[in-house]
Amino acid sequence: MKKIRIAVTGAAGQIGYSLLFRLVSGEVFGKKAEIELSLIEVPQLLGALKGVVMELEDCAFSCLKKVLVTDQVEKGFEGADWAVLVGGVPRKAGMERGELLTINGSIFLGQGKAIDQYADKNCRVLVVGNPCNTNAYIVKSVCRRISEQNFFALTLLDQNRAVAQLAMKAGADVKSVSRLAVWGNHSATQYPDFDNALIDGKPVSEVIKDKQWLKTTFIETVQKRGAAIIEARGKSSAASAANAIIDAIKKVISPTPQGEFFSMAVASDGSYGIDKGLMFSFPIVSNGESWEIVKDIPLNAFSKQKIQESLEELKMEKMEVSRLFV
Ligand code: NAX
Repeated sequence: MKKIRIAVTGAAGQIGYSLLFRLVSGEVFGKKAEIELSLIEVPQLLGALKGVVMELEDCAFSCLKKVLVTDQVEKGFEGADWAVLVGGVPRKAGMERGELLTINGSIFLGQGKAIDQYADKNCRVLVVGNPCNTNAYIVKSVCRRISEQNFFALTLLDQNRAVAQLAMKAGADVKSVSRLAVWGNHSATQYPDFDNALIDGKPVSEVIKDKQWLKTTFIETVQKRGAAIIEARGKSSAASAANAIIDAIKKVISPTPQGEFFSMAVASDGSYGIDKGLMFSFPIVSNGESWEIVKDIPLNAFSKQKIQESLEELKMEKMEVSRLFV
């Protein structure tokens, strides 16, 4: 069996601690998989990361064959089949969004160049570190050797959040909620599309009669969930983010069940009027090898307007990072 080499940046961070153990447990790639982990961190945290490695050893996971710890991207991404880019600088008090974009943008630019040069040519890249859509756009733009199909930014956490909110409101099981797509940017402009979602096979608006709640409270709760968690917990979401990463990888490598789809920011092919190449969250389906955007989702005027707002934000972010490429 071919070894799977997974590189994870920001591995000593909060998400890393919830993610690494599940990545190598057999849950994602199967119990027979042979996994080599490559953990990339800033030099100051390599010591702490060694502690995480000791814990990984103490789990005696049969799938885990090797762990490399490094602060060198060249070594870290060498031969990677998956690059999960979690690391980045968090937004600090008083920091403008543009400043955050530039600081993290240059980190992702460097990582993208290293992935292009050292990773396997079929490497799949999942960007989690924020602003994840634009960071993924940067990485994709500098990776000339790797197909555009192989780049993703995580919006499945947003989908999971939206599904849970609808289920709670309807008093239904989360399993009964289907076809919930999150469109756009992983930010407060994202649009969780309740209009095309189903609860027990029925349109959401037939089950949840409170249209005003759907159009306002529901959307805002999903859009601002990250901030609400920071306020309550004093730290940003980590376990739920790691869970969504696990879900996302599984969904990419498995055929999507008939009639279902999932949300992921991928390179737009121009569908729904979204600028080609922009990393935009769409409903997608996978056949286990490649994916495509679901093309026939009817969008009403309300949905179109919400999607447009998120598109405008992403275009602005793209413009702000364009100076990194010169
Ligand atoms: P932490 O601050 O706990 O961890 C980030 C880690 O990245 C730190 O250990 C830091 O040393 C490391 N790092 C910084 N620069 C690096 C570099 N150049 N190379 C390698 N490692 C580097 O943050 P955590 O809570 O783990 O969140 C990580 C990122 O995920 C943040 O950008 C956060 O905003 C983003 N999120 C994205 C989500 C999504 O759905 N897309 C949801 C959760 C989360 O907010």
